[in-house]
Amino acid sequence: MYQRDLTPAEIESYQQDGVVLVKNAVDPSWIGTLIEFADKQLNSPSTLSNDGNPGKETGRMFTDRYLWRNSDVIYDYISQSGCARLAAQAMQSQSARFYFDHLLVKKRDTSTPTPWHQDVPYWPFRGKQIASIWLALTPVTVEGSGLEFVRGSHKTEQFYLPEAFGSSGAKVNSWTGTGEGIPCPDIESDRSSFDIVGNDLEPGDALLFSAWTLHGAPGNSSSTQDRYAISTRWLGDDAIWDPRPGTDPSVNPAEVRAKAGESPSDNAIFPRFY
Ligand SMILES: O=C(O)CCC(=O)C(=O)O
Repeated sequence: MYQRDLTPAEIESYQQDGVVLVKNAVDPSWIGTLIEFADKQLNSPSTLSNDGNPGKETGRMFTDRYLWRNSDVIYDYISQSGCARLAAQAMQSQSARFYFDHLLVKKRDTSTPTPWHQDVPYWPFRGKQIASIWLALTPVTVEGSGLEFVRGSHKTEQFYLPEAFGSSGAKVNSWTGTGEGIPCPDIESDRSSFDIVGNDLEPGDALLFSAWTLHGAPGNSSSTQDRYAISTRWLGDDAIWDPRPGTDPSVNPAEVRAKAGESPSDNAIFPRFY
C-alpha cells in the first residue's frame, strides 16, 4: 500500500508556517473505507460525539472521537496509513505516538463555524512536537468549511483558552473554558491583521499542522457537498503528559502509567507507530 515521505520543502513549510498542505497524503483506498465508516458513525455515534442536528442531512456539525478504541478500521488507518511517519518527519521527531482520532463532519448547508483556536491547551500534554493530520475525505473548499490557519502562529508560547465547538459542544464538553490560557483574539472580526492561509483539498489531501497553530473553519455554505474529514493527533519526542485542570478528560488519567512531566511511554493508551 502506498505511503509517502514529506519533501524537504514540505518539512520547511511546516516548521516555518506551522502548517503544510500534503497532497495525496495517504493511499486512495483509505478514502472509501473511511467514508463508509463515517456514515456508520453518523448513524450510531459514540458517547464522546458532539452532534448539532442528529439524523439530519443539513445544518449538522458532527464530531466523534477516540474511535480507534473500538474500530478495526480506524486502528488500521492509524497504524498502517503512514500518518505516523508523516507526523514525525514534519515535527522533526525520532518517534510518533498516537494520541486520538477525531471525525469531523459538516453536512451541506451548515452555518456553524469551527471557532478559531489552538489545540494544545485542550489536551493534557505539553511540548512543541505535537501535531495533527486533518485528512479530507470529500472535496473541500474554504467556502465548504475548509480549515484556515494563522501562518506562523505556532511560534508563540501563549496558550489560548479552549472553547467548545458548536452550540451542542458546550453541553458535551463542559470542561472547555475552565483551563489555562487567555481568550483567543477575535480573528474573524479583524482578519486583515492576521496572515490567514487556507487551501482547497481533494479527497486524500491532508493539512498537517502544529498543535500550537491558530486555526478555524467557516460553516459549510455549499448546498450540495458535505464535508467529511478525520484528524489524527500525534505526539513527538518532546511531548510530556500534563493532565492540567480544564483539559480533555477522555483519557482517564488513572489509567495512564506515565507521571505528570514524563514522556507518555504507554503503548496501550498512546501507541508508538513510528
Ligand atoms: O474540522 C474542523 O472543522 C475543525 C478541525 C480542527 O480544529 C482540528 O482538527 O484540530
